[in-house]
This record gives sequence, C-alpha cells and structure tokens, in this order.
Amino acid sequence: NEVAPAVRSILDAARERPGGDERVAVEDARSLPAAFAAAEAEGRTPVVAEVKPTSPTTEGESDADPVELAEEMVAGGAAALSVLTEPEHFGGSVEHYERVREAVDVPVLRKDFLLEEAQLDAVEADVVLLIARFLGDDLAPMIEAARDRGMQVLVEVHSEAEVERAVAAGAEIIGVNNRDLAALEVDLGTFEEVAPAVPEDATLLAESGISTPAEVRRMREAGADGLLIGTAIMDGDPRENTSEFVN
Ligand code: IGP
Repeated sequence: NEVAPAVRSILDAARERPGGDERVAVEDARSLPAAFAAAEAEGRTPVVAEVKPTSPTTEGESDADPVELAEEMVAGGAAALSVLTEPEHFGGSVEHYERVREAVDVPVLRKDFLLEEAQLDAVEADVVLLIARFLGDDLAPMIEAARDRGMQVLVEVHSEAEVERAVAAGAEIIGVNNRDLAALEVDLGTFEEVAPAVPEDATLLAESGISTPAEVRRMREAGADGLLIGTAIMDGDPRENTSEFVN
C-alpha cells in the first residue's frame, strides 16, 4: 500500500487528530442525493464545490474567507459544498466547516482523513468523507459509526477492488478519486475505468482534476451523478467558475 511521502505525512497527522468531547447526534442532516436530484430537476449539473485553501499539489494558500467563498459558490449554483477540515496540509479547520454549514442551506461535506470513530465527533456534519484505501477493515464500522450519528457517508475509491469493498461495507454514495494517492497524479481515465463497477442505485461522484466544462461532460457521459471540483473553482472567481460548470 505505497503512498506518496506527502500522503504519509497527512496520515501521520491524521492519527493525532483530536476527536470530539462528546458523541454528536446530527438531527438535521441535509441529503446529498436529494440536493443532486433538485439540481437535475432545475437543469443544473450537480456540482459539489470545494473550499480548499491549499493542498500538497496546490501552489500558495488562499486567505479568502471560507464563508464568503461558500456563499459565492452557492450563488453560482453549487448543489452542495465540500469544506476541508484538515489543518496541516490543506489549511482547513473544523471552525471553517461549522461557519460554512451555518451560512448556507445546501449539504456540506466534511473533507478530512478520518481514521477513528471519535474523530467523527469533532463537528456535526451532513456528510463525511471516508477513504477506502486508508480504512481497510475499519471501513464498515466507520460507515456505521457515522450513520449512527445521523451523518451520510461518501466513500472514496480509486479502483474496482475498492468499489467492491465499499459496496460490501454498505456504501450508498461513492466517489471515484481521479488522483492517485501513490503518485499524486490525476488521470480522468480512472473514473471511466472504475465507474462501471459501481451499482446503478448508488450515487456516484467524479472527484479531482476536473477543470473544464468539456471534462464535466466527459465525466457525466461516463456515469457521474455529480462532480466534486476544488482547484478549478477556487482559482479566480468562484461564483463565475461554479456557474460555468453547473450550466
Ligand atoms: C477536489 P480538485 O482537483 O478539483 O482540486 O479536487 C477534490 O477531489 C480533492 O480535493 C480531494 C481530496 C480528497 C482532498 C479528493 N479526495 C481527500 C482531501 C482528501
């Protein structure tokens, strides 16, 4: 299970990430599949726009206010948002997440490298990301722990074998990451290769490396119900960028 040095460093930090003081119970989680359906019904492409101040593959760090960015993305037509809560490599925080969720009505994905059940309790979330590659046999118990708390789960995969593990673990929302965590390189062919293994009734997202409307169409033709887009929306005018991908 080789990964890039940057990813090893991310995982070392993730092991130290604190949990919450008490177990959270989310009573009003906003449904991601329902938000996608609502966007489709209005003729908008379902886009999850990501608030990501920096990353190991991004140059520089955005100091824009996460709430302002989030509001611009929603104004541009984003069906949902994703907010990084990883502080050391992505410039995110639990505070960003809380403030954004408070400011908007759309579902907000908590983007982090969660390894332990108690880490789910750091903040009330509509949807949490769980990465199949890093969780191994803990995937099914982590999915259950998140659902017990009232959260939805997006399981991230990168291969057919991981799709099978995700489905066996009960995943209903699956994201294929086009970025390979071993080399940190993006290849949109990954989605095209892996998507056919995902069951019809799952909600399917294409993640990473989508930077033009033509690439959105390419992912949609390969079966994406929704797109997760970070860098290409953060760069420049987030509202205008989102609107270009959505319409
Ligand atoms: C967004 P991009 O290439 O549009 O900025 O990618 C998102 O897919 C990416 O940030 C991501 C990610 C992750 C970040 C995918 N999986 C896991 C942190 C953790």
